[in-house]
Amino acid sequence: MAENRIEENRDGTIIRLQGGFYDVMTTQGEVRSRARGNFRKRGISPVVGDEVVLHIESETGYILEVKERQNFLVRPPVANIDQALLVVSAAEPDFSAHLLDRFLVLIEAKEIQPIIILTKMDLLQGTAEAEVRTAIAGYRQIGYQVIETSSETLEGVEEVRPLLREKTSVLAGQSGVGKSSLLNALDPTLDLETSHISKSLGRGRHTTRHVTLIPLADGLIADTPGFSNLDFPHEMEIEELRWCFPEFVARQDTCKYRGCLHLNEPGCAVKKSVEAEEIMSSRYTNYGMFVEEIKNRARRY
Ligand SMILES: Nc1nc2c(ncn2[C@@H]2O[C@H](COP(=O)(O)OP(=O)(O)OP(=O)(O)O)[C@@H](O)[C@H]2O)c(=O)[nH]1
Ligand SMILES: [Mg+2]
Ligand SMILES: [Zn+2]
Repeated sequence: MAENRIEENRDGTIIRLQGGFYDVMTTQGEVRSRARGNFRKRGISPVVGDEVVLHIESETGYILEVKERQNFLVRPPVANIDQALLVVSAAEPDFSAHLLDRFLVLIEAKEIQPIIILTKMDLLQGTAEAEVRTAIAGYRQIGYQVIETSSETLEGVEEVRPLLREKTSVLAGQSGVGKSSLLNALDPTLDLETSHISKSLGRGRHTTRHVTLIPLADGLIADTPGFSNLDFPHEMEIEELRWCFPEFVARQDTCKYRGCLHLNEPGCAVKKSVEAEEIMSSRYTNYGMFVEEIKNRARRY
């Protein structure tokens, strides 16, 4: 009887979006699916990581329902994430504390656990080396986990593996920093496409084109296309920003004013800590720049 059954409903997880199809992983394998019903009209657009209910009819799936999301990121578009691996390269492209802080804010705002992955440690040399090493120590001091890796020498790669166990992770980072290379280093059979960066531009070429959820090290990890810039979402308010800097949060109770934005208020404990070099000055500078950016954006709308 079971042999003849061609229609059934099954739960699954969207692992890929491609050419108008959703590839859904179920306990009985992958099913190429379409969205059924009026998802668009209802303002639902399924993304990778979504838990869905499929109706399966002769090997084609139809997504009947998208289950409620635990969380989701707009960029990269992934739902139900336990942690974000923020990938920044030590070189090629140059290490950017500004980009890393931008990233951290976006992830902190969603209350998703960030882990910082430094890639291309084998390329670190010259004057950049001291700067990057100081930054790494600084982020660790804040309490962030920072893993130093190289897909070339395989340094640190094995430290990533245990973090993936039983979690859904997302890799996020600029194009060309080595996200796909890191996954290949963890599992060469993945054979993900990677590219050569253009040295003159220091930019990658967006080799990974689609978000894909990949089973790896007893977990799921989303490889994503890199981005070239990252804007703050419209709903982000200035007041929210200071909550996205854990080392500011740790000190804000000693600011003279409640609700201190740590800008020009007198008796600001955060500013004092920056002066005492207990808070990285780059973090404080970036915070100020983000505040300005959101202010200016607010003026435009
Ligand atoms: N020397 C060195 N090169 C690396 C390392 N990791 C990656 N690369 C090189 O950097 C280039 C870009 O790597 P990718 O893995 O394609 O980067 P990506 O982050 O996946 O880029 P997108 O898919 O465009 O977002 C490739 O030429 C890699 O060989 C590393 O640890 N050391
Ligand atoms: Mg890639
Ligand atoms: Zn303050």
